[in-house]
Formats: sequence, structure tokens, C-alpha cells
Amino acid sequence: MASTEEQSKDEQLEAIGEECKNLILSLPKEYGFGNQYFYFFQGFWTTAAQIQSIISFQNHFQAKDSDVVVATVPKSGTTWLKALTFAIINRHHFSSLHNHPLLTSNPHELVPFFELNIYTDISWQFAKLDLLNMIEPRIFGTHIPFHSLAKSIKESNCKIIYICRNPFDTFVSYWNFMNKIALNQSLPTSTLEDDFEKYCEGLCHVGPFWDHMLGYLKESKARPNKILFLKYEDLKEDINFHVKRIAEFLGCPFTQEEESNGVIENIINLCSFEKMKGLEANKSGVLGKIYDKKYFFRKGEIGDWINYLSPSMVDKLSKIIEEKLSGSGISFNVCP
Ligand code: PAP
Repeated sequence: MASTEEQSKDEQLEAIGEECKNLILSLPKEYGFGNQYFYFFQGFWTTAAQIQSIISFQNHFQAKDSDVVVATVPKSGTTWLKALTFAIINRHHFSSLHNHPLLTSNPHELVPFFELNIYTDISWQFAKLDLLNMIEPRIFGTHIPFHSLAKSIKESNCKIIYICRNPFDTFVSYWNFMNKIALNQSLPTSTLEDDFEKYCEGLCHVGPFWDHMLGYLKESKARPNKILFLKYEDLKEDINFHVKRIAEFLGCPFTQEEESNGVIENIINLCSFEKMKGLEANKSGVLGKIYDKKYFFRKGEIGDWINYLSPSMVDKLSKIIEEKLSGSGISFNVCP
């Protein structure tokens, strides 16, 4: 836990322009997950740097009907879904797997985040893109809740694929990730107990998680051709079915010939946790200045939470899930 003196200053805020800073200073502010300040902006918690880029994204992004957006709760399978989406959409360009970009690039380098890569000046600046001249269909990633996406995404015919994961494993994955980053930067780490409390209060990036899930779920029910709602555990259980489902949703179903030629299996293997974790492209190197690529591949399992959470934590989070999500249709398989 950081000291009170350390807590008093939000360094992200120091780097932000005057106009945006005034807006941020008017928002509710709390010290949250991973020793960061969070602001309650447009109905969710996020950091000062993110607010600046989300506003820029909302003001400037022009969606095309052919765009595909991979939207996720952090630590729910973003890297996996970006890889699968990229591989499915581009399968005709890279039918020989020997020169596939996923063998030499991390999925986050192939599918940029709006708020972390494209519309940011102060962090993770590795992908300055010419948006108008990107090869179509353009594929983007985001953690932004549905209601705060740029208007043109909601109004155009572009497609959104959403993934969430059981909150027990998501929390454990998030906590491990944030602590590795803190250690790497010689910053104070936070205890599992402290971060668990913050997570349960929704005081984490794009939290609370239940509102994030419910927002995308509602839209996916209202517009099933626009938003495909997926869960990490379902992909783990039957990846073959879900790869086909994603391709159909995107309007590029696999042909009989592709199926018999093993195209689906090739994509599944290329994007599998074991394959991706073992690639040099994901074992070394850094995204932006602080995110070691290897941090995105830890265990890739369902149920690792059992090694971290006490019975009382499990009880508390179970009650929150029951209270916030029961009746919504969202339920999770939490065991391997
Ligand atoms: P992000 O939101 O920061 O991009 P994200 O990719 O959503 O992270 O989450 C990382 C989790 O997905 C890690 O889970 P773990 O900590 O429980 O291990 C990571 O291991 C897992 N993961 C990454 N790639 C894959 C993959 N190809 N298949 C399955 N799980 C994966």
C-alpha cells in the first residue's frame, strides 16, 4: 500500500492539458486497484490518462461499416480474442501459416486499442496509425463500456465482439498483472486483500465489472447482429464451435472446403495459449514502455483463483455476482 504522501499526488493528472484537467478535477476521485487514482467518468471508474484519450476517441473516431471492434473487460481474454479475430478475418491473406503475422507480433500490436494506443499522447505510444488508410476490415480493441463508445460505432453497421470472464479468475489475473508492472517499475505493489476490496467496490479500470458486462449484454440482446457476447470459459470449453460462430457473425463463415482442409484447427492452434506463450514475439519485448509482452500470458486456465482467494473472499464475490448479475442470463463456470 502506498503511503498517504504518495497517495496525495496523481502523477497522471500532472501530464494532462488544462481543459481536460478541469473536467477531471470536477469528478469523484478514489484511490483504487493497483495503487492508482480512479475518477468516476460517464458512469464508470477510470484513470486521468484514459479520460483524456476516451474524450478524444469519442470526438474524433469515425467508424466504417466494415470495422470490427473487440471489446472486453480487462483480463478476460482480450489477447486471445484479438488473435482469433485477426486470424479469422485475414485467413485468406495468410493461408500459409509460416509467414503469419501472429508468429512474429503480439496480438496487441496487430489490433490496436482506441484508448491505449490510437487516442493517446502520454502512454503506450507504439502504434501511430493512419486510420483512413488501414487495410479493411479494420480491427480495433477497447475496454471502454458500451455506452461510452464513439457515437459512430453505435450507429454504423460495424460489428462488436465482446468477451468477459468469471470475476474470480479475472481479478486474480488483473492483480498478478498490475503487481508485475509495479515491480518492473520499482513502484509499490498492492496486497491481494487491498485490491480485492477495490475490485468488489468497482474501483478498478472500467469498473464496476457488472455494469460493463450488463451494458454489452443488453445491446447484444437488442442487436444480436451487431454484438456477439462471449465468455472466456465457453471458448475454453468448445473453441471449435466458437471460432465458427465468430466467423459466421463476422459474415465470413468457413466453407466446407476450409473445414475439411483443417483451416479452423490451424487457427485454433495458432491462437492457443501454449503456442502464443512459446513464441519469441510474446516472450520478450515491451508494449509501450511498461507492459512486458510476457505478462499477457500467465496460466490461461479456469479456476486458478482457488490458489489465491480465501473462503471469505469467495463468499463475498459470489454474493456480489449473485446480487448484480442474477436474472441477467450471465453465469460463469468457475471450475476447471
Ligand atoms: P488485457 O485485457 O490486458 O489485454 P487479457 O488478454 O484479457 O489482458 O487477459 C490476460 C489473460 O488471458 C491471462 O490470464 P491468466 O492471468 O489467468 O493466465 C492470460 O494468460 C490469458 N490468455 C492470454 N492469451 C491466451 C490464449 N491464447 N488463450 C487463453 N488464455 C489466454
